Amino acid sequence: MQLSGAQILVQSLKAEGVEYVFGYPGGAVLEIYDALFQFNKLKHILVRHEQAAVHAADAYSRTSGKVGVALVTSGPGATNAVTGIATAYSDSIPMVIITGQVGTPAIGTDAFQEVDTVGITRPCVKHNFLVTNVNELAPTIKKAFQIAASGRPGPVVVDVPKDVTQAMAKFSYPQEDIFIRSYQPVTQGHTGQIKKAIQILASAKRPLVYFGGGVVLGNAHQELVDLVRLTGMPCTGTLMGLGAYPSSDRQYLGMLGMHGTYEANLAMQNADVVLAVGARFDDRVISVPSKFLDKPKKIIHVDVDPSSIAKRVKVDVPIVGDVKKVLSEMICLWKKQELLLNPAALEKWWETLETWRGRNCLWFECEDELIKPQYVVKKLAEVTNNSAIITSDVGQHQMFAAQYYPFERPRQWLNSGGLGTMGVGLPYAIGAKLAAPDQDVFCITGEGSIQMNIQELSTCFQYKLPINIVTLNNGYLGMVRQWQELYYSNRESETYFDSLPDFVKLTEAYGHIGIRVDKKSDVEGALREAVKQKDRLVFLNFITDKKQNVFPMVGNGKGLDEMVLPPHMRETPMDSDVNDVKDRDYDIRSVP
Ligand SMILES: Cc1cc2nc3c(=O)[nH]c(=O)nc-3n(C[C@H](O)[C@H](O)[C@H](O)COP(=O)(O)OP(=O)(O)OC[C@H]3O[C@@H](n4cnc5c(N)ncnc54)[C@H](O)[C@@H]3O)c2cc1C
Ligand SMILES: Cc1ncc(C[n+]2csc(CCOP(=O)(O)OP(=O)(O)O)c2C)c(N)n1
Ligand SMILES: [Mg+2]
Repeated sequence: MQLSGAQILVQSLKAEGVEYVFGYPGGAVLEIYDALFQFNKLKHILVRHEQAAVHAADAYSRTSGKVGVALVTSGPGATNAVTGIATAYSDSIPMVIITGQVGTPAIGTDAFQEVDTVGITRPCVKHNFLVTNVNELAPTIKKAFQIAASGRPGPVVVDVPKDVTQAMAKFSYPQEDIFIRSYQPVTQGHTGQIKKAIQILASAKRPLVYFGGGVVLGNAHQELVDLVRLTGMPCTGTLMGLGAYPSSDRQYLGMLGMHGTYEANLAMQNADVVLAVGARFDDRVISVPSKFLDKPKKIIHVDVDPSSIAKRVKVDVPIVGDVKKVLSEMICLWKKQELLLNPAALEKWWETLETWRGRNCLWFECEDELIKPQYVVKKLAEVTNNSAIITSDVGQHQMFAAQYYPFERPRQWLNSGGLGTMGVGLPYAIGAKLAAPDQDVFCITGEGSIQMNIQELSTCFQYKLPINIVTLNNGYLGMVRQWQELYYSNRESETYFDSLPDFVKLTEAYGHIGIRVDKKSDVEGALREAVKQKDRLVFLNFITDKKQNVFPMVGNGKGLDEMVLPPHMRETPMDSDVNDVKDRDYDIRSVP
């Protein structure tokens, strides 16, 4: 049967099992929207800005594990989508973004709404395609999904000229994966390397598992938990790994990095063997590589993307492979060889870690009625039994959410880690709620960030999405103000908002419930009210301490053991001494 390119596109998405398309129409995609209208089997979410379409599709993917799909028109539609695409690229999120393009004869003629989408997006996509022949459309969509979801995931752009959507062709969708000669991601780790890795691990005095977003993306949380429990090792995770290991577990030391816990950062600095799984030694995590390597350590690095390995630090045992497969093999070999960490060494290591943990670095002063942002997040965790899906924007509120909400499962925490894109919070909540309609979804945001995509309150009303927005309103671009306070002699250059909207009225104008909270004693009641409203969106505007800072903090150029500590820890000096066993009296078996 002959179909138009637009119909082929829509049928191809259906064949890929796509449930939602997040998008915004325009001239170049009129045919596609017409095909969507006539076919009527794909659910389309009409956002209010293309950036939000891509963020919402990205969040749908982060929540469901499936490929997120966005559809935008040519020119400004495509350029508006770029921030969303770059955001997904930075965090390795599998997505397919379909962009309309002017007709092929008009390409390169400065046609109306023409931009070089392939050129503009090249540095921020895993791959992109310009489809110039209708017969190539279905196989290209197949390849786009394949590339987006395999290996190190990422966004793929498919640019479709208008005449291609109008041309007719026979439709058949490839059943099997298409062989792509230049793209063959390795997923099976090298067994020799894995054997070497567990031997080094078993000989450690101060081992540490450092996990990241790759464990979430690779659905390897169970394997991670199994390995950590089997060995008795401590573990720490990145901002992107939160939830991959249950936060309430004793073996978890909390997040590490710029705003990581005291115990996690000192553990990372002092470990003698670090097993990195699905984490990329980001500058916000280890800061300066030379300082991180000040204390000698052996590094085992498991990553599906070979270019991630040894990018920032020299690695002793590189293992290219899918984290789920590699961890399974490690567990199997560890058991088979009946390996054991030196109990005396492990006990000493844990003693040290507990001393560090005992300093309670996340304690905060909260005596009077002034609302501390940390208090709101802690109460939210209590009210939602640590089980809500939390999306956040970018800033201090993001760090407070990461530090004070104990994430217990993967895909419970959605934020922009790599690009740090303000404005993701609300569209992320939209995508998350559509992917997981039975779960409570809270967006923790700042009064700065929420205004970057606040128009999406209208989308929430149209689709009756009862998400909850927790605005930690400090009146400042707080994270920038914090840096100005600490490193620019407190010169508050353009970080104070002299004018802010009345968020309650604004929310009401969009058809939702708005509540302003000024006193600590009203925080819990307001949060409970939000949870109770199962059918309405509730926007909570918490007026918080204006000048609360996020601590601990590893400043630019500093090592993980040079944290700026929170005020209550400043009287006692940093205690990074490690109480170690002196000699190893335990021989590990030699690995065949
Ligand atoms: C204001 C702000 C403050 C921040 N502060 C901190 C902080 O204090 N601490 C912190 O940790 N981060 C912080 N970040 C986030 C930071 O910028 C990085 O985004 C984050 O640290 C990267 O996390 P990751 O190393 O887990 O890598 P990700 O970006 O999640 O990358 C995942 C890695 O896993 C690999 N991978 C993917 N799938 C698989 C698979 N199936 N198998 C094997 N490997 C796979 C990928 O190739 C990649 O190397 C902050 C961000 C902002 C905006
Ligand atoms: C799109 C974008 N512009 C600028 C920044 C730089 N930036 C990082 S955090 C921040 C302040 C965020 O303010 P707010 O949303 O009020 O959160 P707070 O830090 O006060 O909690 C800014 C401007 C950014 N991350 N993203
Ligand atoms: Mg603010």
